[in-house]
Amino acid sequence: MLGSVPGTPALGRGPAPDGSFSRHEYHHPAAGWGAAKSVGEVLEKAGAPVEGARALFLMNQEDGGFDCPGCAWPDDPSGLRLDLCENGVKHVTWELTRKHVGRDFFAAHTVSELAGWSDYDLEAAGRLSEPMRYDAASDRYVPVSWEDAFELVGSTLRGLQSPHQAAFYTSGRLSNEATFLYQLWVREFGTNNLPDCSNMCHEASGRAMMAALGTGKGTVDLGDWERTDAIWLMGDNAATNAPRILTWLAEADRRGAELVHINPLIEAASRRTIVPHEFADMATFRTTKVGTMNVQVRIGGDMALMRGVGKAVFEAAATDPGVLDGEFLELYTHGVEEYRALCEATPWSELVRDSGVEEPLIRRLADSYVKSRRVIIAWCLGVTQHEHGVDTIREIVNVLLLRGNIGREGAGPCPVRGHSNVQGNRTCGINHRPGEQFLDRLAQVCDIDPPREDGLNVVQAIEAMHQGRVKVFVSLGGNLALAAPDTSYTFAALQNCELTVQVSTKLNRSHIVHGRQALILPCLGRTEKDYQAGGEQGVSVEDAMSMVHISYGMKDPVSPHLRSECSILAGMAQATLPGSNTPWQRYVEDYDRIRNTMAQVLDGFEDFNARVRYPHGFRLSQPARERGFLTPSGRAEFGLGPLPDDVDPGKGRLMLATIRSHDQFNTTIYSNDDRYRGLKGLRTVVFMNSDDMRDRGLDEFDLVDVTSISRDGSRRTVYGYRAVRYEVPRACAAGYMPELNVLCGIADHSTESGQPVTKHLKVEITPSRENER
Ligand SMILES: Nc1nc2c(c(=O)[nH]1)N[C@H]1C(S)=C(S)[C@@H](COP(=O)(O)OP(=O)(O)OC[C@H]3O[C@@H](n4cnc5c(=O)[nH]c(N)nc54)[C@H](O)[C@@H]3O)O[C@H]1N2
Ligand SMILES: Nc1nc2c(c(=O)[nH]1)N[C@H]1C(S)=C(S)[C@@H](COP(=O)(O)OP(=O)(O)OC[C@H]3O[C@@H](n4cnc5c(=O)[nH]c(N)nc54)[C@H](O)[C@@H]3O)O[C@H]1N2
Ligand SMILES: [Mo]
Repeated sequence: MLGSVPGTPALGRGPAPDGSFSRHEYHHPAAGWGAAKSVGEVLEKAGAPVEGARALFLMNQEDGGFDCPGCAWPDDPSGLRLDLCENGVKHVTWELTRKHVGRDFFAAHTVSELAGWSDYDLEAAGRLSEPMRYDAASDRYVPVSWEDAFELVGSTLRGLQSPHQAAFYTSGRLSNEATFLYQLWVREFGTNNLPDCSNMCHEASGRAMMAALGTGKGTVDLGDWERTDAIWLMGDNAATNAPRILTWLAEADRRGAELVHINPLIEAASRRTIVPHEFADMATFRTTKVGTMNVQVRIGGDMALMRGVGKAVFEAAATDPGVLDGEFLELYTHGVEEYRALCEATPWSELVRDSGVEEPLIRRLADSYVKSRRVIIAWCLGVTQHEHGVDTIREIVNVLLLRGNIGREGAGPCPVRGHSNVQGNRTCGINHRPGEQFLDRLAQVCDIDPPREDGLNVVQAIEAMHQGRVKVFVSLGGNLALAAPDTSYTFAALQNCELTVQVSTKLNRSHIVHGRQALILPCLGRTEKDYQAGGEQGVSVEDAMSMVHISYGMKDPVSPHLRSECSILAGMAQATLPGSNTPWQRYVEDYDRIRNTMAQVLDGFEDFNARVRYPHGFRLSQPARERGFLTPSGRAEFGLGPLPDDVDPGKGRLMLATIRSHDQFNTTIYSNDDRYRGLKGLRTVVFMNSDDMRDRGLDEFDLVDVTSISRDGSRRTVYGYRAVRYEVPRACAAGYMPELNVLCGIADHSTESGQPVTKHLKVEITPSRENER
C-alpha cells in the first residue's frame, strides 16, 4: 500500500485500483456540470441520495442549518446564493452514510486483518456506532460501556508520573464549546500538551501575522472581497480546496479586478469557472474568468518573489513617491527604511534565481500591484509548509504595508484556513503555547491552576511518544497516523503508547495503528441532532473571516449509542479529575452554560449566547482591521528575514510538494481520480516537468522510484510510482498526500514554525527498479 517496500506494488490510499488509468488535458471550466456529476456519484456510493440532497438545502443557511464540515471559507451573508460546493457536498454525504460499524463488524475482523485493508475500505465501512476497546487476547475491538471507557482513560491518566506524559490532539472540526471543555480538562489535569492540525497547516501564518500585526488571523471579510481591485492567490488550489472562493473570483473578474495566481502548478481555478451557484450559468455553460495572471514561482520561491515586488515598488517610488502610502508608513509601521535597504541590497539576479520568475514578470506583477488601489493577498499551504513559511508570510505583509493595504476597505492579508473550525479551536484555547493573559483569565474564572510551561506540538509529541516520554495519546477527531510526517516513525510512536483514545466518526488508520490499550469512542457528526437534558443543543464555529455562528444538526444520529463530543469530553474529564470543582455534567446538560463561562474567559465573547444566535452570528473584533496593532511597538512591523538558502534542491534533484487531489479531504479519499488535473484511476503519481522527464528517459506513466533526502541525511524511498507530465517549473515536482508522507522525515520540520515541510521535500526520481520485474 505504502509503496515503501520494493517488489510490492504501490497502490495508494484510495480504493483498490483496477489497473486502468488515464490522463487527458482538462479544458473544461472549474465547477459546473463536471462537479454536479461527481456529486451524484458520491451520493450514490454513500447510499444516501435522498438524505444527501435534503441535507444540502439545510447547510450554511441563515438559521436552523448546520455549518459545512468541509473547509473554513465563510458563508455568503446575503443569503441569496445557495452557498455550497461540490466538495462540501461530498463531505456531508460521507458523514450521512447509513452503513454502521459496530460490534458485529469488529467481531468479524481482527485488527491484524483490518491492517491489510485499504484506507478507503476502512472509512467506507460506515459510521462508528458504539464505543469499543481493544482486546489483545483476541486481537479484536470488543464493546465497552461508556462508563468503563471513561474509567480506563481516567485511571490511566491518573496513574502517570506526570501530566506531561499525555498528549491531546485536535483536528480542526471540533466545535468551540467542545474545544473549550477539552482544553479546560487538559489544563486542569496539568499540561499544555495540546498539539493540533494547525501545527501542520497554518501555524506559520499565525506566527508571522502575530509578529507583524499583533493578530494571528486575517483581517479581511467578504465585504472586502466584494470591493477589492486585485486578489492574489498564493499556494492555494482554490477550485478543489475552497471551491466557494470561485464565486468571489468570478464576481471580481466581472468588476474588472486583477486575479493573480502564484503557484508552481497551473491549477484549474486559475483559468475559468462556471460559477457553481448560478444555475443559469450552469444551464448555458456560460463561463467566467477567474484568473488574469499566472505566476509560476518555483517551489519555495515565494519569499524571493515578494521581495522582488517590494524592490520594484521602491524603485517606482524613486520617481513617484505617491506609490508608497507615506502617511500610513509614518503613522502605523516600524522598519520600512530597513526593509528598503534590504530590498536595494538584494540583486535582481538573486531574486530571479530564487523565485524562478523572470525579472520582467516580477516587474509586471509589481506594476499591477501599484495600479490596484485595494489589494487582498490570500494564501494557503503552498506558502506555509516550508522551512521559511513564517518569513515568507512576513514578506507578503511587507508588500501589503508599503501601500497601506491593511486596515482599509477591500484590502488585507487573508490566510485561507483549512478545517471548518480550525480557527475557532485556536480562539477557544487549543494552543500548545498559550498566552499568559489567557491562562490568568482561565485560572480566575474556572478556579484552576493551569500549567504555565509550553506544551508539545505535533512533531514533538510524536517524537515523545516514540521515545516513551508520552504514554497516552488522546485524539479528538483527525487521523494522525496518516496526516503526520514519516509514516513508519509515526506508526511506531502510536504503537509505543500505553493507551490511545480516538474520538471519531469513521474508522481510519489511527484506530488500527494503536497503543497497547486502545479505545474508539464514536461521536455525533455536525449533521446530527444533539439532544441533552436541557433539550436540543447547537454548537458554534468560527470561519476563516472570524464570524462565529451557531450550527444545529438536521437528522437523527446514525446510532443511539453515539455521544456528543462535549459529553464524551466531560465523561473523560470527570473520570480523570475526581476532585474537580468544574460543573462538567451541568455543562453537558445545556451548552449555554459552557458559553456563559467562555464569555468570561475569552476576549470578544461578551454576551456570547445572545450574539451567537443572531442571523449569521457575530464577528470577533479584530483590532488590526482598524489599524490597532497589538505588537510590542504598537505598530505594524516590517519583517527583515534573510532569503531562503534552500530553494535549490541540488544537482540532479527535484523539490517535491505534497498536495491534495480533487477527490479527497485530507486523509479521507473519495476516489482515485483528480478531475481538474485530468487524471483518472491513479494516486501513486509524481507530476513532473517534461524536460525533467526527458533527462531521465521517462515517458508518460513510466514507473519511477522517488527517494527523499532528509535534513538528517536519512533517505526514504517509494517504489513503483508513475511519472506524469505537468505544467510545473523545472526541478519541481508534486504528488499526493497522505501517501507521500512516507518521504517526509520526522526531522524535516521548520525551525520557524515547527511545521513539517511537506511542500519542500528534496528528492531524487529515477526509473523504477520495478520496471525490471
Ligand atoms: N476538498 C477539500 N477541501 C479541503 C481539504 C481537502 O483535503 N479537500 N483540506 C482542507 C485543509 S485542512 C486545508 S489546510 C486546505 C488546503 O488547501 P491547499 O493549500 O489548496 O491544499 P494543497 O492541495 O496542499 O495545495 C497547495 C497548493 O500549493 C501549491 N504549491 C506547492 N508548493 C508551492 C510553493 O512553494 N509556492 C506556492 N506559491 N505554491 C505552492 C500547489 O501547487 C497547490 O496548488 O484545504 C481545506 N479544504
Ligand atoms: N504530506 C502532507 N501531510 C499533511 C498535509 C499536506 O499538505 N501534506 N496537510 C496537513 C494539514 S493542512 C492538515 S489540517 C492535517 C489533517 O489532519 P487530520 O485533521 O488529523 O486528518 P483528517 O483526514 O482531516 O481526519 C479525518 C478523520 O476525522 C474524523 N472525523 C470526521 N468528522 C469528525 C467529527 O465531526 N468529529 C470527530 N471527532 N471526528 C471526525 C473521521 O474519523 C476521519 O477519519 O494533515 C496534514 N498533513
Ligand atoms: Mo489543514
